[in-house]
Amino acid sequence: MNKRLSRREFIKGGAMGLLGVAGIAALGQNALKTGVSPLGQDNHGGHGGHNAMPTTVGEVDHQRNGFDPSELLTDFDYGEVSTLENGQTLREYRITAVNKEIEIVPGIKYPAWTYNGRIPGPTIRCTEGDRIRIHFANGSSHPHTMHFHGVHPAEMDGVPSTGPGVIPPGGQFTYEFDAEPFGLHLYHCHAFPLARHIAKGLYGVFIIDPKNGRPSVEREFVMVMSGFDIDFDDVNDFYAVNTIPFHYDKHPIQIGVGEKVRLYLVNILEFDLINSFHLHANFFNYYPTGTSLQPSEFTDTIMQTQAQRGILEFSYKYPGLYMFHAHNTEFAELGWTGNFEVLP
Ligand SMILES: [Cu+2]
Repeated sequence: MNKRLSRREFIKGGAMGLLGVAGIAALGQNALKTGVSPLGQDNHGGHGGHNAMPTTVGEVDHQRNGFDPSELLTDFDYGEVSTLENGQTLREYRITAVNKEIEIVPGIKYPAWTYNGRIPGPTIRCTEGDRIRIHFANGSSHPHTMHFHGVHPAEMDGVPSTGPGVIPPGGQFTYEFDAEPFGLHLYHCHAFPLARHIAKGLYGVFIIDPKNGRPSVEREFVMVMSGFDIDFDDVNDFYAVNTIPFHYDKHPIQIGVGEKVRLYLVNILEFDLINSFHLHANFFNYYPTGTSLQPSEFTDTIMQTQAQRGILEFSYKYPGLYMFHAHNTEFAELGWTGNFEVLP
């Protein structure tokens, strides 16, 4: 494999040879290419001309993947709920690490490591002060852990050096702690080499709602920004929110004019230092880490390094189709782009 081939050259023409080496399914006719607007409208300056937006042709098999990014947006997992003797709410989750082949773009399958067979893993949602009990099983062929961001005892930190350490294949462990502080957090595997364990897909969102909740909104969405290094040269070849490049470009997220939207945005991108989010024709209130009820900024673009996250709140004044994407434009052209379709 020619390690010096840049990812741009890879995308342009070198893909077939590299994919063979990487043991990934053949591209067929579905290579990344510049083509007709996925929306079937002539709104991007023509059909297939030099003004057309980059996209992929065709659709990944969401059913076989076991998740659909359109559904991931609102898939909040509140766990199995009961009450402890002291009156505290207990939320129990069962999470298994499994190896799984995920079709990232049409025709390209990636040998991922997943929590519960999906990327990102379940969006764990609870309220400040709840007791969280995670029954973790490792059904994968490599040792893994679950490392949660938040406040908890050392033995529940899910790192190799404390508590149970890494959980071997076939092993299990129950992580248990009180949910604090309220905010938008995440979890991920903390086995080494860390970059590989994260990049392979072992991450998910962890939302702790404030005791009295947040002001009510019409719509709440979760977006996880990540990338995929499909030829294992520690350089990302594709970027996306919620795993599948260009998904929300092809399947715009529908909202209504004036509807209040709350977006939980997490960056877990490996191999690149900075990721970003830009909303078109609008501004949003930004709550870094979601740990305050007061926004820190009113803007249209924010950036996040790995594990940074924040809550965005906005509504659209006019109907129409509006892009959102990484303002690292290279990431946008390699998949991290989408649309809100604002209905009258
Ligand atoms: Cu791992």
